[in-house]
Amino acid sequence: MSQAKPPLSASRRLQARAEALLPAGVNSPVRAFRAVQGEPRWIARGAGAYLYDVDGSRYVDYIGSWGAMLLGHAHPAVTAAVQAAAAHGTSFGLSSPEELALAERIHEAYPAIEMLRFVNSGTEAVMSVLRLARGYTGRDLILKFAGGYHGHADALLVEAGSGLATFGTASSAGVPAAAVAATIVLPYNDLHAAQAVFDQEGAKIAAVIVEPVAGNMGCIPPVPGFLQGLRALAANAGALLILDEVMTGSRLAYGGATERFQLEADLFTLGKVIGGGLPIGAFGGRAEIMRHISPLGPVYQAGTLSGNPLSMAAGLATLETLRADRPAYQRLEATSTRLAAGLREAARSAGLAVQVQSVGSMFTVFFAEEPVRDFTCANRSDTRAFAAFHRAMTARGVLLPPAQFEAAFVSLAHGDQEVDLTLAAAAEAFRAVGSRA
Ligand code: KE4
Repeated sequence: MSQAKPPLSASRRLQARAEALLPAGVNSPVRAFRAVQGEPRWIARGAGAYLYDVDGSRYVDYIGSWGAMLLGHAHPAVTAAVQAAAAHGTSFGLSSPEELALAERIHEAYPAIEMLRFVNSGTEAVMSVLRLARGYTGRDLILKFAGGYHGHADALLVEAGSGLATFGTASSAGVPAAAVAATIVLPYNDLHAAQAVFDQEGAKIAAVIVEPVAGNMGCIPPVPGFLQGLRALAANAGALLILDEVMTGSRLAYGGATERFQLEADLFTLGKVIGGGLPIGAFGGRAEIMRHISPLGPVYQAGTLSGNPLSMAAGLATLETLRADRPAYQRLEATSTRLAAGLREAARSAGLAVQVQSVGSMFTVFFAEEPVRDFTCANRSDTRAFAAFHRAMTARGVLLPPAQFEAAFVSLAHGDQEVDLTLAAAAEAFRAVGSRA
């Protein structure tokens, strides 16, 4: 008598059906768990620091909707705000007071953002800000950094990090050569390389766009002076510095990396946290530049659901909660520091060469002998070991982002219990990785 096969899990059944209708069964590539050769989990609900999959399994969640869920899942203030807003209608197509209220909160958190516009994703924010930079300067060249991911606008799908890097694809199919001909890609943390390009091409450079802390090749901090050096190079050349704070904004501090590192820049992009988990993006900066945006100026930009009432309500509830509880960032820092230190100790005890790289509540586990300082180093890390570690952690109820070239995120809902659960799982998972054939 053959052994009865165990019933397919609900996740696996949903995944199988979805693959007939959605590419790889997902609406964003990384969710397919292919980079870690894992089983995609389908989620029924989130609560605080936890996700619950459709089979009822609970996970300590470090994906956090890719950084958006700084308060944790289903925060009461956010849920109530969205429910109340929805009862008044979901979209008007004309301006509503909450758009102004959220814009005022963002200006207060980022004084250098003198004027801004809301959009519906980080990609849209970056696409719009690059068009603005080119329209304002009358120049074409854009500088980005290898492993930096700024969404999937054509001009930036060149050695992008995040999904593309995970799939080992230097640039996407379907992107015409002309679309990337004006995009220069440099090594992150390499100010000399940036200097050389500015020396040669400075007069043609519209802008340099950078993640102030790289999160899309794994978490890679800027080396001291790197960001300040870019600021000086851009200013000297009459180019614009764009800080892409879609991931770091209001996470690394209430005013993002800009506040944490006391940075100056001409333009900024935001997303994720400022929308509390609803679709959002924003771009903004010096008013003199922003006044070039339609209908004031010649740079066209538009969006049906930009500033929609539900995203505004979720974003406002999130920022108001953070604004009223500034010590929350100290708590977040303490939790994240304890977690990173515990992971380092667990890896050391298992005899593994691991770099746990963290800035504030963003972190990444790299299986590497040396610190990872750019995309080349990240690619040299042992991604197969990371995949094994990811699978072992998932099996023990801890969900890390299902790809090496991603950052993991601690939320304000993570506390001692969640850190203890995570470190206990990591001790076993590192041992399992270490004992692989
Ligand atoms: P979205 O278009 O995905 O909302 O934002 C694009 C974007 C722009 N800039 C930065 C710094 C970003 O990190 C992102 C998006 N982050 C990824 C996480 N690595 C989104 C996750 C996904 O693609 O599914």
